[in-house]
Amino acid sequence: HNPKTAHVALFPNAGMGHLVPFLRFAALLLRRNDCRVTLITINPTVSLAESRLTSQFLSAFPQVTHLQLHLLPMDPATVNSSDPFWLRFEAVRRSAHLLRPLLSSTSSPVSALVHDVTLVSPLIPIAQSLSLPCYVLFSSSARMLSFISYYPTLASGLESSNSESNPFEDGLLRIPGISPIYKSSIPSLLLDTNTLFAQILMEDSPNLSRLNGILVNSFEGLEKESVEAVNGGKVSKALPPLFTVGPFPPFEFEKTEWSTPTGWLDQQPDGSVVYACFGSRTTLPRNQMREVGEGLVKSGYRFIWVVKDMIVDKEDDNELSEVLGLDLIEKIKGKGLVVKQWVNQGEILGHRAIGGFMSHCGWNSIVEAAAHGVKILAWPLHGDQGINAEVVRASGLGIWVESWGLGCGEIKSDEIGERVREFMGSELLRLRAEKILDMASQAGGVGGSQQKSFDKLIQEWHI
Ligand code: BUP
Repeated sequence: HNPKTAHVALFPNAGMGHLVPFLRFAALLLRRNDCRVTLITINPTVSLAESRLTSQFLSAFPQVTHLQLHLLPMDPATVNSSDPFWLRFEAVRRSAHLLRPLLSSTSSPVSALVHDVTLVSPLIPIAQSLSLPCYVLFSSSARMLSFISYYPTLASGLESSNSESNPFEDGLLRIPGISPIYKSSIPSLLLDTNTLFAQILMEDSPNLSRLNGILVNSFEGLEKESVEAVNGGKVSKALPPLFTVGPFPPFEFEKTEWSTPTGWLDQQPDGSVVYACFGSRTTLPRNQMREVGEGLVKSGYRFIWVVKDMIVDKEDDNELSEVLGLDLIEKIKGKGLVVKQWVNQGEILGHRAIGGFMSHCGWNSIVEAAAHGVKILAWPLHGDQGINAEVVRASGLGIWVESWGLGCGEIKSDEIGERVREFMGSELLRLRAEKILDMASQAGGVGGSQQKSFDKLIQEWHI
């Protein structure tokens, strides 16, 4: 094989929000003729969606080398979390040393390792021991990256009993180089430094400086401020270069595999339908879910609503009638479609009938909306979603109703209906979303920032 070929090992962690960007990134690398890809996965996956997507990917790209890391058993009682995805993150961290023999076993040598952000401290020494350059493909926004790199400073402020060291000023966190982050956007798991999420960040943030680079599925048109601040050394002088590799296009093979109500969408006028989805690992409390349903009905707009009742899809086997109640299902008839199975979100967002997206603000969802010019009504719930919602608001791609906050709260259907109506009717937002679509197309097009980043990376990775 071409001696100048790069050979990248990709190591995602659990959850569709982490797996999807890795596989989309891999698909872009595989379009080139100067890069080989090895994919490292862990079995069994937490969700069915992950195992399905991985096998579809591997059959679409038989040239990819697939390695499996076998996890060591872990007693969940030793972990300060009950979330199945966080338990998995911790289990992978504790088994990370097994990656060394795996990476040394490939028939042609690997020239770079690109891994998930949840594995920074355990994997850097392994990459170093193999003399491999080591990169993170970050699964969230550049704004969230700025926050993460600043987290140890915030944490020491939170831990200090001295009230003068209160890290918030008027409810705002001031990180050099970027507009202030609202305290209310920060997930509660990070305001308590004893949680697993906080512990991982405190250990990993200082080690970000030891990476050769950080790749983010973003582009300047969406996140100019944070991209410039990170790369200009304003957020922290220690951060490695940030490569904007977004927006990732959706998979081509996905189309045939997953159900998408395109027949119904085809019958709807342009821009007339709301798409509502709260992500793959989030569930709303049932009472809140029912208010969402009632609210969508009251908005007067047609809608597609993806309903999740359990965090892990394997356990999500309750009938819709049980989750939503027969009354609501009756009211929805003729107005909207409710789906409980996995849909092809990329395809839905790309359909001409979709006019707006009520979204939990998972980062992949935001970039998908941006790349299709679909405006967002932000409804962040936890994790990075509040900070991502700030990006949605600041970029003009969408709105975030201040009073909803990080809302697992009790938002009533009248309010939801009214806000959806206002949002869907906003011509200003539609135009702004169209502009962002243009910038996304430029970034992802020939000679755009995505191609430039890939060219630079492949140069660094050449054997
Ligand atoms: Br649900 C769902 N179909 O039915 P995010 C999600 N997706 O294609 P995350 C579907 O999964 P957190 C469905 O397009 C996106 O690429 C969606 O990633 C796709 O949020 C991905 O948006 C979901 O980053 O939550 O992972 O659900 O923010 O907690 O990571």
